[in-house]
Amino acid sequence: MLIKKLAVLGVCGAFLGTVALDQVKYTSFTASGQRGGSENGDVDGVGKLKIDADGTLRVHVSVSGLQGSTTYRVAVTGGDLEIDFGGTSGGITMTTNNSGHGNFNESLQIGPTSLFGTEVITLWIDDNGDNVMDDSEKRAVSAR
Ligand SMILES: [Ca+2]
Repeated sequence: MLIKKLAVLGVCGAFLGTVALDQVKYTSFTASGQRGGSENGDVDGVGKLKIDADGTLRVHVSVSGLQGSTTYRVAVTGGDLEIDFGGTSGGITMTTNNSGHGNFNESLQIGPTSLFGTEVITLWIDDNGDNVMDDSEKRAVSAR
């Protein structure tokens, strides 16, 4: 009987691991990358990802403790997503104010997809200009 219960729990656990979410909230941001610690070691903020029924991804970020008057690219990766808003049409980016606070509110039609809670929002700067986000170019990443 015990084995049977464990088997049932295992199935439930596997199912929960793949449940699609309609939104994911982030309660903090932490410094990341080669320069994140020295440039914005006290970074913090909140974020939210939301997927609408029509396949529109909505991204909200409010972060402080970044470099002032600096333009960051916003990437959402993990789960089924691999999106860099700075690399999309029009190059959508986030520029901080003089105090190092930045807000990012954008939506992107990406078609049917799901959120799983494993997605990460990354703020980065394309230091070498190759349009590719290297780990060293990250400045801050979201945490739940
Ligand atoms: Ca690069």
